[in-house]
Amino acid sequence: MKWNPDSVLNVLGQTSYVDDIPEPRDLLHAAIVPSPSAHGRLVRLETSEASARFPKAIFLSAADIPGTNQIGNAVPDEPLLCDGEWHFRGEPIALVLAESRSEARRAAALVRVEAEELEVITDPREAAARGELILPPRTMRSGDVEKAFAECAYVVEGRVDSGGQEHVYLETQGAIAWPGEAGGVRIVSSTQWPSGVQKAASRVLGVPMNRVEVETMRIGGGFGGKEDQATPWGCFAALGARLTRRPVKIYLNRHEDLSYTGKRHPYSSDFKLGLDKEGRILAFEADYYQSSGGCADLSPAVLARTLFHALSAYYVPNVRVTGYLCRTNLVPFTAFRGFGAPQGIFVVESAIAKAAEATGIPAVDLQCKNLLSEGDTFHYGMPVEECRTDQSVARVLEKCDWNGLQKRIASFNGYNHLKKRGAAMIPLCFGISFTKLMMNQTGALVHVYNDGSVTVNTGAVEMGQGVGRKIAIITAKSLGAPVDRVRIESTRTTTVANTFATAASSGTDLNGMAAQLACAQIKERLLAVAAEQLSQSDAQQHTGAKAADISCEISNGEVLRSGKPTGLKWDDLVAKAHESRVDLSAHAFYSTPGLFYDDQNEKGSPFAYHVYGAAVVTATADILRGTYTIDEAFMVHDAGEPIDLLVDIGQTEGGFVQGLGWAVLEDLRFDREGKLQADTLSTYKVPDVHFVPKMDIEFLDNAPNPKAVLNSKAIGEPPLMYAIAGYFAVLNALKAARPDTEGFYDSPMTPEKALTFLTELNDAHPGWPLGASGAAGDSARRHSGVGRANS
Ligand code: MTE
Ligand code: LUZ
Ligand code: MOS
Repeated sequence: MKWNPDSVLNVLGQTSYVDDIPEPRDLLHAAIVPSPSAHGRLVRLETSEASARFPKAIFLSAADIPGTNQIGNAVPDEPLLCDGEWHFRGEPIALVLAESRSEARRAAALVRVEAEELEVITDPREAAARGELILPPRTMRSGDVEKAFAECAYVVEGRVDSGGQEHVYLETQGAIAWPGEAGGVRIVSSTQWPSGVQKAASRVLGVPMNRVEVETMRIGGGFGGKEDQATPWGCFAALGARLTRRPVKIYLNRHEDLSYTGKRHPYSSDFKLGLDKEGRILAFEADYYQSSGGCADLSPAVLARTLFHALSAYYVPNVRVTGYLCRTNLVPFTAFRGFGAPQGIFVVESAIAKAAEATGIPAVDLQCKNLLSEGDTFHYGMPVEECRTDQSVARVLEKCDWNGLQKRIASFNGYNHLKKRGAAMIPLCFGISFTKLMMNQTGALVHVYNDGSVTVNTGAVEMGQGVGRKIAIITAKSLGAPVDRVRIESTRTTTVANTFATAASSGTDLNGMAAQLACAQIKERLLAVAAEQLSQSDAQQHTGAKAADISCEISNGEVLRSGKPTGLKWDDLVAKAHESRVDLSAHAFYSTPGLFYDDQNEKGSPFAYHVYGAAVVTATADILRGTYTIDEAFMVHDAGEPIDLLVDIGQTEGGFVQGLGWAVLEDLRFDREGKLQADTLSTYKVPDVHFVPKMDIEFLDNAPNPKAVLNSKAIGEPPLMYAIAGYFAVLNALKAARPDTEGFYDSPMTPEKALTFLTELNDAHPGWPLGASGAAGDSARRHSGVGRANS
């Protein structure tokens, strides 16, 4: 069997997650008392009933926090426990510790929160209108939009809405903390960012960071949901452990996780797009109303990525895009695969779809006419380099036989009245690097043990994305050791310090590079030992080369000289080095070179490079029911030179399917009181295997990327964007039933919305669906509004 560190153990059930850690004898379990409404002011906590029923339970509130009651990152607006006003339903008000999980939950449920209710805003546009912004609006511009619009042959305007998305990581949020000496703690946390948990816990406990150790072996999925939002749970466990001097565990059940934790940001946006007679886009303007939720969390960074990706893979000379961080009384929306880019890309793709309606030029022609190419400049001032979008688009259109496909669809739609098919293409250009400069750094610590086995410590957290396997391969290649001698160590703040989250698809780029740099140091020392060994055996054979003159190489577990095996094996070389008192450990640090950004002028080079590609998706809609299937997906993707091909294919498939969930299926709705409507997995629908279309994935050949380790490219997030074509494929199928009707841009494309689109026409045309064409419906009616009541 092919060696693979985590997947085999995962399949055998031998990997361990937070809830698999054997529970210490004196463990206490924690549960939170959630805020009972979306916006209120705490008047009093009444624990007498809970205490009477559970006399051994311990109740902790903000006043019990020994350090600072603040875990906000970008903006200090996130107390660990509410100390006055709360801003969303499910915000932690108090912490309850008890002997069992069920006792902790039942005791928490008996705590009465006396409150003054405050007004609830769930609609980002309403928040913006009232000036409820977390930070001032942010605008990026290039060229002169006013002037350009005046010169356009066509100008289209419209509104685009996109819903949120729940992460549905298999492992819910959780942590265990053990009390340490001198007020310190050790925390095992299901987090993408151990150093973030460490820093927040040290602040909350009022101890220096060197008293807090955080360890993460692996996590059962994160998808961005544990970039920032694993932190409070780690802090709760730490706080409980510190105050009781007993180990404390907190582990959310699915319903709690769905109800209390952040998700993908819902957006509501307005666009204006101008084109010349030939369909070249001259100007684009947009305003993005991001529903940021009850506190800032990562919202400013997410909004930044929306603005950077506002033009997706298109070149537009005149641009003005503005984003608003709208404070809504909903869970704090957070990182989610794509990180604001999908929301922005959906807007520009909607604008192009609308322009296609207005100009009569097919959308795919408009798309092809306006693709980015080498030598263009992004609206944020960065030059477009190694552009592979045009090449990917050409290849995907060829691959799916676009013209033939259009004919087959037209013919199918011609003789089918109850089913219609549609297809859509989407290009991709996604920037790689954290948009916050400081976050692009990490470290690695590599130990070669004297038996030849190797461990690698980095800041990377394995969440199923295969970063561990990639780093193991990089390490093996760099050292020349056999890959099965390499083990990836758990991510720990005591071995690699001051790291950032494994996120922004850059886990391997950053940590793999740091590991490679550490290995290079050890390799150099080993090569010196090898040369010494070889010169000694030369001396025995009286051929006499000096060690300094011998150039050798270590590859795949053996020392080579002039490319030929020498018989000196990895394990023996390492043993010799140890005998000769050579340091077999090394630390290295990596920070992405060449990044800069001028916040004032919104210009710079915020990304190390871009990932390119293109996809075509086809769908069939049932015109009577509004239901549909996604049939096929063709993806041509720029994966650089994959470090592990299977991992990259898996990431491409997984990202695409997760994106489809967002674009057409998952309906994250809040009612007017800010309560999540589908708050269980029996009511919140995610894609299953039957939903997944046939996927045909092709990686570009000969596409090395000198900007990342071993010429690879980041893969985790970009393919998610392809799923946006799924929305348009369904829309095009629906429009085949009503060709004269304006499209609507309100994801997810649920069967309810599809049916509304179709039945509005039905009212106007009693003979439908067998009758002839219809008139335009009132598309405004279909806009339920983001985060607003849909009832
Ligand atoms: N794949 C799996 N199986 N599980 C995950 O949680 N997270 C995604 C992506 N792929 C995720 C995943 C997200 S949001 C990111 S940013 C990247 O993986 C993070 O890992 P990387 O930087 O190593 O690609
Ligand atoms: N997280 C983050 C991210 O903090 N900054 C980013 O730019 C980013 N991009 C994608 C995903 N997560
Ligand atoms: Mo991914 S949203 O960067 O964790």
